[in-house]
Amino acid sequence: MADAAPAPVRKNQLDKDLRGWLATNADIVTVIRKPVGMAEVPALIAQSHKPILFENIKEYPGFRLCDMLVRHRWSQCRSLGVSAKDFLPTLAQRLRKPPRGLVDVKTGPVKEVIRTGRDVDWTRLPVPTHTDRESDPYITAMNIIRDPETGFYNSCHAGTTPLAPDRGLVSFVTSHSHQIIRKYQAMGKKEMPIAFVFGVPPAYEIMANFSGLHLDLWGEMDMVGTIMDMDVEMVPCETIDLTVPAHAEIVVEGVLDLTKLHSYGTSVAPSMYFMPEKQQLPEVRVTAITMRADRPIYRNHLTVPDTDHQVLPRLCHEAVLFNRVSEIGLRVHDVRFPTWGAALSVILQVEYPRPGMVNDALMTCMGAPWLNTKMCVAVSPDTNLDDAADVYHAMATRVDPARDIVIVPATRGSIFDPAAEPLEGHYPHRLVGKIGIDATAKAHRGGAIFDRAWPKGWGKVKLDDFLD
Ligand SMILES: [Mn+2]
Repeated sequence: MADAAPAPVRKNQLDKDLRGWLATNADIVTVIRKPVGMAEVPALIAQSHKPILFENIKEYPGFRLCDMLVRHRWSQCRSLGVSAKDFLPTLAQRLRKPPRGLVDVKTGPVKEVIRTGRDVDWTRLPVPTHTDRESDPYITAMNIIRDPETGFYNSCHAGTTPLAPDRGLVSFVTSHSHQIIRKYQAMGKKEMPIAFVFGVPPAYEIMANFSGLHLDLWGEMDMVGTIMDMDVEMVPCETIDLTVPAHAEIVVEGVLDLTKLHSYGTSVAPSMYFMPEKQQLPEVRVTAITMRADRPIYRNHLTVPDTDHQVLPRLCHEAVLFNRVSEIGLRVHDVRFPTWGAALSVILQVEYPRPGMVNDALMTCMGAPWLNTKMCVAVSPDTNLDDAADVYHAMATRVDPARDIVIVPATRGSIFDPAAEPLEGHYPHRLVGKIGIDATAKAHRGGAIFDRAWPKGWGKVKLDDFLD
């Protein structure tokens, strides 16, 4: 299904901005120079396995647009400058390091253009409408908010709908955003400063999507430099009391109205359905837009079908599970929330030392804090995680259903899982079971009998070499 994996670029020093990252990784970036209409952008992005950069969007001549920076391991690994094989162990280890913090600087490239007051109009940014069923454009950028008690910067990607030049609705789905909003409200504040950050190196966004116990010790932004092994420079905003990445492409500053919520319809869930069906959202008032002078790059995250929208929030989950399952004493080769698993399924690639350990590993994944591990599948190192058919073959041939499947009823369901039962009085929460499937090759049940059969010369003799 994926393009052939290109050889990794190895660099000690990562690029500090997105345009540098795109240049360094030009060998895996598809650049579209032909004129493209905004209505054509979503379907074009969705067909790309590689990072894709649009140079010529008809309606927005001053901007570029990019997407699909982290769809596959072979592109994800470029965010840390390591090989595909080293990506997850590297991220997992760096997440166990102390936060590096941020470096404050006076100014940076994101300040080359500053628009405030009547010049503010975020409807002039190249924001796509993602699906046929949605009537509004949808912003997917990373945002920064500050915990008013600790001062730590929490980050996530709250889907945001621009409804007017200086207004829009923000859909916060992460619990930390809600906790921080409640802190502002408890302090009697009517507004909360928020900054939307477009176009940063992909490691920023990987870290921004971290989910775990951290809010009392550090914010996601403090760890960006930790996972990139370099300093991260921040500049002060023009109109709000926040700092933002100095080397971003575009920053939108605003204040969130904490006094009321507005009814809004649905948008696209990572499960690739329109869920939840209805939303009550707070309004943001845009106070400034700052950006690069030379064709700033708008970062989009197309919501469907299998895109960065499914991958990005799961990469730190994979690293955390890598650490937790390693703690059991299992040799972990990889952990993957495959895009085709709709953010509800995880595959664990482990060695099989003895009976008992894989079930503990499956239970560790099933009991993860997040609601993305409804179906957990353990496979052996010879199963290709990039190939759904290979995983399916392992499930069909290496599983005795009576012995190798664990089912737990009535656990926390994802609000994005249509198979989960809505919990009366707790909208949008849902209840659902979990399943763990041990599809590893089990040495004690036959050893070499699990060795796959392949044609003579397989992997060495290539059809391409014999075509005219
Ligand atoms: Mn957080």
